[in-house]
Amino acid sequence: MRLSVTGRSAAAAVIAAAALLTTSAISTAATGSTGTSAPPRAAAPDIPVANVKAHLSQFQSIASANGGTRSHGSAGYKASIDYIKGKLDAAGFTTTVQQFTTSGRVGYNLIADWPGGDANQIVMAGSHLDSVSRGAGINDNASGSAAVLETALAVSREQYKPTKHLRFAWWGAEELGLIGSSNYVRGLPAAERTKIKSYLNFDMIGSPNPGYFVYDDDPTIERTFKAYYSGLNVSTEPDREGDGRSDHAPFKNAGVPVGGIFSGASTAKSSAQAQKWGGTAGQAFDRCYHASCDTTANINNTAIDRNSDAVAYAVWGLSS
Ligand code: DTR
Ligand code: CA
Ligand code: ZN
Ligand code: ZN
Repeated sequence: MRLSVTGRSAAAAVIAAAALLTTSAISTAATGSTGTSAPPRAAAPDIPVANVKAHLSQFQSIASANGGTRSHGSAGYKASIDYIKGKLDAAGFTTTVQQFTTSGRVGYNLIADWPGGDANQIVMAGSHLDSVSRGAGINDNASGSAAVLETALAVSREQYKPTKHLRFAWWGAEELGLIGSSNYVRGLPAAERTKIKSYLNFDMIGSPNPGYFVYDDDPTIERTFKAYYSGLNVSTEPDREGDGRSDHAPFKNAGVPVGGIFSGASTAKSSAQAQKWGGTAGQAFDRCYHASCDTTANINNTAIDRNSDAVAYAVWGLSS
């Protein structure tokens, strides 16, 4: 979102106030008290959309240098993992690369822990990093991966010290059937699984003809995202189309509270949706879904900006 400095500071004050209201609601929910004793909660920083778009350009370059794809088992996928790992190692994260084999090819998950916070209360944010074989996968799903990466880098820049422990993840082989995230959840001992208090999923968040959909799985997480968008005066709809179709599903099936946001895929935007969100009615939210035209040209700037800030808002709001 493009704001003048004045506008931005006013908006930041509104968002910060909304964050305080929201998180006090969360603390009330959590403690059952009026929340008046809750410590002041840190407000999320603005995520620079230029930084997110620079990551998208890197992922595009990686695909272009590797046969036009970042799909499971390709050199482009491994180069995508290495790009993110390098940034996070330099930013002070503890990173782990998990290896797995599916469809006869080696895949990788990248897990990044921010040191500190209560190890028994983990807030996790993730996105799948693989594309389909026929394209670069910039909206699906470099958009989610870049937003999660830049939010993690903002945690480091701010030297954020949340109450809960923060963990970030980039999943492999989602396009083959949620393979990487399923491997991760299956490999977690039950005692480790119960420590994950929220899993936030970000899969397609920069669609060129965007909608603003919020997962309606866990109510607290849903409320957090809805508070953010109402702070922008952007209306949202529940995401029903994505149920079970992305990496939040293995977590939900294991009893972990999940949530996330989505800007739309191949379904056509209705006239009513175009009325409230702009864009083109009768056209797909993302007409390049799973196509070779899913490049950096297939991203809506306002959507990726708003939604990257939504990632940070939820990570700060649910962990502080
Ligand atoms: N991004 C899609 C999975 C997905 C998530 N939400 C929806 C809604 C409608 C169709 C697909 C999806 C993928 O990785 O293929
Ligand atoms: Ca921003
Ligand atoms: Zn896909
Ligand atoms: Zn996807």
